[in-house]
Amino acid sequence: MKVLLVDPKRINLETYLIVPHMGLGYIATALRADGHEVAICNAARDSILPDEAAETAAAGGYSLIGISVFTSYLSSVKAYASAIRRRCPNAKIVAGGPHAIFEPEETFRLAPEFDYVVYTEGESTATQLATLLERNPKPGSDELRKIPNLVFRDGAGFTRTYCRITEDIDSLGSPAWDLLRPDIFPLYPNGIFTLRKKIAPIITSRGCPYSCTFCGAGRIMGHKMRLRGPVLVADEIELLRKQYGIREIHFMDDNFSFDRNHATGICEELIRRKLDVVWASTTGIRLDGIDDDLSELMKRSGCYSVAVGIESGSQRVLDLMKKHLKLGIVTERVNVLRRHGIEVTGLFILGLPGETYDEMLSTVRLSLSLDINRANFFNFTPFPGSELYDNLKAEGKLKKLDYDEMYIHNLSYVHDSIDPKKLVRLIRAAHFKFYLRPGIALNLLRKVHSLSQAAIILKRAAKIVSPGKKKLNELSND
Ligand code: B12
Ligand code: SF4
Repeated sequence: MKVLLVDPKRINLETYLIVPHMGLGYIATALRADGHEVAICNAARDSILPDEAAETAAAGGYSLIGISVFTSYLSSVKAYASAIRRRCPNAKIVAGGPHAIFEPEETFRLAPEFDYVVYTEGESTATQLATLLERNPKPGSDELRKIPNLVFRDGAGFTRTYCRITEDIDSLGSPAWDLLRPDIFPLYPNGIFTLRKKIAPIITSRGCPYSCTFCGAGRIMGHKMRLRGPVLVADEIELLRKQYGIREIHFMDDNFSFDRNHATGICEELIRRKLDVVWASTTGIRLDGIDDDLSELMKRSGCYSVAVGIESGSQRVLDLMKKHLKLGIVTERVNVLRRHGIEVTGLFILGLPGETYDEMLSTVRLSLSLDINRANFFNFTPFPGSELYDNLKAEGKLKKLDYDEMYIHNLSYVHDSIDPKKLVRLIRAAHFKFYLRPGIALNLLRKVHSLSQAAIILKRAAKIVSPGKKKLNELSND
């Protein structure tokens, strides 16, 4: 069967976060292994709008079209699904990715063009679905129920099939890099300060055992850690280096340092191979997994930068968000990383439900006291998939939530105990106070390589200090 996988462009909001979609890459690998013909429409990267994507689908005669759905892309996704439905009335359209996983029925409701939704990882589901659809099964066929991880319309309701995830993730291979082509992605994808040109993301594990209340990661890939072997990870990096000229790798695991043997195994394999590749961990690692030996090994294997989830300067708030992190270790662990010459970006959240203004101030004070190179102060955003989203929704507090506005530097939600204007002023002041210190500012200026990079930095900074299109007085979420 001919399958087209679409990584949609976010058409409602300008975004700089354009990274090869590894999830679609993995699905492509699985489909090909089963003999299907696959193409990826990198619409986010190539600015391909819905009508053009639909034209590609029709001209190529694709019978199964998969679209990835992030919450904040939902209205864009709908535009792609509608355009494809119009041009390819007989094709089947399947949704996957975070929002489809967290809210499958809502995905059908908001985008009725979808025939199927995949509610967790998608490799085996996509292959079994493509194979079954080749045989033109009758609607509601029993065979559909035998496919794992699937939701489909069934009479007046929906059927959700059984869940099955792949235990041995090495068996999934690598994303189909020849279809993603990481070498032609924007130069400053995830984070604007990078060390080298040509960057690719990589995933070395799936799952996260924690359940922080603001995060939905564990509901996508499960709470059990599944690990890739260091040799296969290094093979993938070597392929990226040799075939696509990639010289910087971004590890995007949920919890890269959780299993010490895993992290050290990968570092040792990279050191042994001398690949001339540097790496950063951009999605946030936990400080409790960091010590001298691991930091030394990380540095020797090419690590130059890590983002660490510190979240709050108040132990009460850390406990409230179920972070399972002791504030007492933060300074010491940051210093360990810095002693080994690794740059640190602190990730902080302001405005968590139940957090007081004084506790937010403690977070800003903590950030200023730490030897970190960069700090991101995100206003709390209740993304579907998180415990806090479920709680706030059940309390009827998300009636005004607009998915299109959901972006961590946007103000899409403010808890009713916080004055939105005060929160905006605090986020602005935190960034100014942090970045306008001479040591920090000069260090960052030294990292600007080009005018285009400077332009991106200025645009992003402007967005951070004046977040949100919405008028602030619209933002009381009572
Ligand atoms: C890497 C990453 C990114 C990358 C790349 C995203 C991408 N295009 O893939 C970048 C940095 C760009 C990114 C950005 C954002 N991200 Co992000 N990101 C992640 C992270 C850490 C890993 C994703 C990943 O690559 N996993 C590995 C691959 C193999 O898995 P996968 O992509 O999920 O794909 C599998 C399944 O989902 C499914 N699948 C996925 N798509 C499809 C499509 C079809 C057709 C099918 C059948 C199956 C399918 O099958 C795949 C293979 O098994 C996740 C956390 C997580 N654990 O998921 C957060 C996560 C997905 N991100 C999240 C968020 C909030 C964001 C941002 C909105 C943050 C922001 N800045 O405001 C932005 C949105 C993007 C934007 N441009 O505005 C949330 C999603 C919440 C939500 N409800 O949408 C997550 C879950 C993190 C969290 N803490 O809650 N992100
Ligand atoms: S914030 Fe990090 S540690 Fe917490 S659940 Fe999400 S991925 Fe896991």
